[in-house]
Amino acid sequence: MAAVFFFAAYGSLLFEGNRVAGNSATYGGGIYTPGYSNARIINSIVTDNEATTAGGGVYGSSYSSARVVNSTLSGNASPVGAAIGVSSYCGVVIANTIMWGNTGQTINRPRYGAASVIYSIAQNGYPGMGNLDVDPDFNNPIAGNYGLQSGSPAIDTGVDPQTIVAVNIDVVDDFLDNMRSQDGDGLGAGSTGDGSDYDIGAIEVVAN
Ligand SMILES: [Ca+2]
Ligand SMILES: [Ca+2]
Repeated sequence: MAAVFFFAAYGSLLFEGNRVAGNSATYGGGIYTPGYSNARIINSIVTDNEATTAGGGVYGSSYSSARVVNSTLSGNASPVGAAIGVSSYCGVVIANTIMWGNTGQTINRPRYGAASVIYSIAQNGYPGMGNLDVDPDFNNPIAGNYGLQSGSPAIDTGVDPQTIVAVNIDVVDDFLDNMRSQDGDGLGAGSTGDGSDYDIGAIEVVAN
């Protein structure tokens, strides 16, 4: 059984500012979204979960929709979708999210339906505006610290999620309740990402 499993088909889940770690299941080691449900996963850290069939961190069932925004998925494992497993006819929109250091294909590509990924770090790459395939330079993931080192490529390279129609979520703070966005690279807004100074991942680097 996944750590977070809400039974209600046609139900709605808001999972915000939480950590889910070290769980296992057949589908959705960390979070499982059932059919016809609507999930929002925001400012959350999903690590070290395992799914034996699909969706190591998160699994989206057929006819469910999920938005994963400003979250960090690392250390998860599954043969299909190590970070995020997508069933056919599932709609997943991923923005400002780090998917790094998972074991297996980062996101699977189902025959029908697909994930839409923007302004995210996806290991081994994923098509979409603003996506990167670079080490996010976590502070100390072994100790569970998924903050970003100075100079991390995730700093100020995200998007203001409220400006994306398919996301439409106003993210005003981070996993640690620090304000978003902040000028973490000290270069002002506008030069990277969509110019909004939003970081990618669950933890925003605080401006000096
Ligand atoms: Ca920033
Ligand atoms: Ca900046």
